[in-house]
Amino acid sequence: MHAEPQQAHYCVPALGWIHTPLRISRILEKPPQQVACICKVGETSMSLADRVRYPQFHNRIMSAEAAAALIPHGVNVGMSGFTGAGYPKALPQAIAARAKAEHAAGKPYKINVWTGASTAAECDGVMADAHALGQRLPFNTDPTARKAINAGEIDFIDMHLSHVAQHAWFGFLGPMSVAVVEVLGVTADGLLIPSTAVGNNKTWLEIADKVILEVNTKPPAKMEGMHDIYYGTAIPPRRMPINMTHADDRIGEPYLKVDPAKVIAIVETHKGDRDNVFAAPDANSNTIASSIIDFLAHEMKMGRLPKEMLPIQSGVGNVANAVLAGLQHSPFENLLGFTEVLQDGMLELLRTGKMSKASATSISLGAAACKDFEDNIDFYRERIILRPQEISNHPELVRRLGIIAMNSMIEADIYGNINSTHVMGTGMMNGIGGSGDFARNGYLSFFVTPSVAKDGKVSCIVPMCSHVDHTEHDTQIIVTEQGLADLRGLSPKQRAKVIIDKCAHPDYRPMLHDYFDRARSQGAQHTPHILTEALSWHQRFVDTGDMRA
Ligand code: 0RQ
Repeated sequence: MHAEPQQAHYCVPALGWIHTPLRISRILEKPPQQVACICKVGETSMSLADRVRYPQFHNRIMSAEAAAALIPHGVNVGMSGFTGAGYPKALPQAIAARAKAEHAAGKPYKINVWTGASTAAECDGVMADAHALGQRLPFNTDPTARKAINAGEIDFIDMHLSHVAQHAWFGFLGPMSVAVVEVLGVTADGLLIPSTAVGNNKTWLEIADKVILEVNTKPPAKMEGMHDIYYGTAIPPRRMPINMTHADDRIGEPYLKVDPAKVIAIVETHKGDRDNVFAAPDANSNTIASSIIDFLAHEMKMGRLPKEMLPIQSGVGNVANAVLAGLQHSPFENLLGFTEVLQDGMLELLRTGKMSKASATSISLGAAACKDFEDNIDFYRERIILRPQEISNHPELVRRLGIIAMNSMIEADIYGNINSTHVMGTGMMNGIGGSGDFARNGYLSFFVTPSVAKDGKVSCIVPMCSHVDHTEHDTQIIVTEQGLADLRGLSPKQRAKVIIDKCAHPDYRPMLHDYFDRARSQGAQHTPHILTEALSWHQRFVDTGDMRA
C-alpha cells in the first residue's frame, strides 16, 4: 500500500474518479503522504481477490480511512451486526478516528447508527468513546455506549427487533445515507455472500443511498449457501403471507442483492467476531434449566404440548445457555431451533444430533464453539439457516410455528409484568431486543431470572415493575431458582400468590406477602396496589443500596 504517490492510481468513488493523490489530499484535507496509504485502484490481497469475484468492484477497494471520509457528519448510517456477530470491524474504528480529528479541529462529527442488534467494543465501543454517536438503535450491549446512553449523550431508541426494518421502510426513521455492511464476498454476478449475521442488512442495502462493503476474509468462505434471504416482504397494503410452515423451511435465496451503482467503497478486513465468553452454568442457572425441562415434559405428558416438540427460541445470556445445555440430557429428540441468536448451547445440540436444524439471524459463539463451527462448516451449513431478522423474529411466524420462547429479565412484579431493560426504572441495560417479538406470540413464553441480584440486595420479584417491557398479558411462566410460576389461566390476584410463593427469594417473601395483604384491604381489588408504596423498594435501594427493609 505504500506505493509512490506520484505514480499510484487512486480512487474515491463518491468524489468522482480521481487519479492524483494531490487532488484527493485536497478533498480529504490530508497530506499527500497519508493519501498514498489510502487506496490504490485494483490493489487486492490474494484472499480479497478470491472473495470479490465481481470485477467491477475491484477499483472501489480502498482503506477504511478513505471510506470513512465518505460518510458526512449528521447522517443516518445503517450498519450490519447482530449480537456481536457480523458487524463492521474496520469502518467504525476509522469513523472514531475521524470524529476525534474533527473534534480536535473544533468541527462537529456525529452519525446516527442503526444496526440489527448489538455489535462489539471495536464498533459501538470505539464510536461511543470518540463521541461519534448521535442516535443509536435498536439494541446495545457495549458498556462504553451504555454509559454514554445513560449519561444522556446518545439518543438511544429501544425497539422490538422485528419492527426495525419495517419502520425504516415505512419512513418512520428518516432517510439512510450510507449502509456499512460486512459480507464474506461478492459472487461473479455481483451478489453478496452474507456474513455471520444477516440482521437488517437486506433492508439497509435496499434503502441506503450509498453502500460501503466490508469484506471479511476471516470467516469460512464455505458459509456460502447457509443463508436464506427472503425478498417477498412488501409494505401494506401489498403485504402477502410469508409461506413458511416449518422452522427449517427455506423460502428465500442464499445471497443479498445490491445495486452495484450504489457501492462506493470496498474495504478488506480479516477479523473474527466478538468472543462471547460464557460462564459455566452456575447452580441457579442449572436449577432454572431443570425446572423448565421438567415443566415441558409434564406439558407433553398432559397433551398440552405435541409429542414432536415445538421449535425453541432462546434469549442471550448464561441462563439461556444453561437451559440449552440442559436440553442435551432431556428426553426430547429431533429438536428444532427458531431463534434470533444461535449461541454455544444450540451449536452443541446440533453437534450431538439432539437438534436437527436451527434457524436464526446471527451466530454468536465463544472461541471454542467458533473453532468447532469453522472446522465443521460443511456439517453446520446443512443444519443452520440464517435469515433476515424481520423473518427470524416475525410475529406471524412465531405464532404459526408455535415457538417456545425463553427470555431473561431484570425484574417481574407480583402480577407478572416484566422489566427486561431498565435498572431501577431509569438506567438502560441492553434493550428489549427480540424478547417481545417472541414473548407475545410464542406458544409458551418463559421469563427467567435469579430471584435476587446484587448479592441479595435487590429482589427480582417486586411489588410493581419500575419499567414495563412485557405486560402481564404476555407473560405465561416465570422461573427463578426458587421455583416455577405457571400463570396461565390465572387472575391477577391468583397470579400474585403463585409468583410470591414459587419465585420470590425467602428474604423477600414475607415483605411481598405483607405488601399484597395490605393492598387487598384498600382501593379497587382487581389488581390491588398501594400506589404510594408500589415503587418504594426501588427508592430504598437508590437511597440505601439495599431493598431489604
Ligand atoms: O449486572 O453486570 O453489573 O453484574 O443486570 O444480569 O443476571 O448477569 O443476567 O446476563 O442474563 O442479562 C435481562 C439484562 C439479563 C438480558 C438481561 C443486573 C445484574 C447484572 C445482568 P452487572 P445477569 P443476563 C434475545 C432476547 C433483554 C433482551 C432480550 C437482556 C446485569 O437478558 O438484556 O431478552 N434481555 N433479548 O446484577 C438491578 C435487578 C437486576 C439487576 C439483574 N432486578 N435490578 N440490576 N441485574 N437483575 C437477544 C436479543 O434480542 C438480541
